[in-house]
Amino acid sequence: SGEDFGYDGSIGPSYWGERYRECAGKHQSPININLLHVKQVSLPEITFIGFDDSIDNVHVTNNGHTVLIEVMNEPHPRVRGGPLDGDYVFSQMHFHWGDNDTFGSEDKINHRSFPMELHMVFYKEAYKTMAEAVKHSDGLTVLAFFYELDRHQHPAYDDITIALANVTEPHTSVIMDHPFSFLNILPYDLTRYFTYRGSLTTPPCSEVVIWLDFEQPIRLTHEQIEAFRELRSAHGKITHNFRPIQPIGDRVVFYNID
Ligand code: SG7
Ligand code: ZN
Repeated sequence: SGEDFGYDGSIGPSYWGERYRECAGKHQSPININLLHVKQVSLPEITFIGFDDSIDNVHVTNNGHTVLIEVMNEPHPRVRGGPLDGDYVFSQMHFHWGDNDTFGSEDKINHRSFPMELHMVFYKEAYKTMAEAVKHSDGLTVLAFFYELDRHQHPAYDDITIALANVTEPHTSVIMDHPFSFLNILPYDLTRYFTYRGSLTTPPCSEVVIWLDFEQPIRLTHEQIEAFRELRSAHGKITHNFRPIQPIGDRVVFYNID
């Protein structure tokens, strides 16, 4: 079908540029972050608004490429500060993973892959809507978090695991049966991160994203990550849904530490 893309064969990442011109651009994501080349900075503090709220009516959707977590009630959580100019409003979060625990993240650090990556997508409030924001080079910010393996279960992910089991079929959706808090699923240290200008990692690959990759990973068990690999697309199980790294070109990655 005309709008389709995937991660393998003739609809895989190396073909995206043929149908979606921006996917062949010069400021694409993901990238490898080379720690020898990052520029150390001390940016203003990031303010996370509504991240510790207990949120009801959270929807979990299998969109055929990943699982999306969306907030239906207003006001949505938001972020400001760091490299950002103005407020950015939460749109949705989703995950990228691999066939096994040795890879699956999109960005890499010193060519190290992580088994999974969380993307929290926000649009710039000044642009009012997601549709308008994706037309501007500073339209979106994505807060990215890496996962690593732990022998102990992360209890805040139990509700996500339950929801996953109920959206294994593509284009299905459930409402979480317990309130959800952003802070509970994130790592402890939100002060150390990498930031660079890049793109959406799926078609149309728009170069509109201010990426913030937090240094401290979130720790889950193998079984907790395995639950994501049970999701299905129109073509079978979503065993992997990460785009390969793209050339960094003339870009600089900033490393924020206090
Ligand atoms: C996933 O990644 C979805 C997309 C998302 C895309 O396929 O989460 O979002 C929806 C609503 O389906 O696209 C515009 C957008 O957020 C790319 O997002 S990403 O660059 O953060 N990976
Ligand atoms: Zn993503």
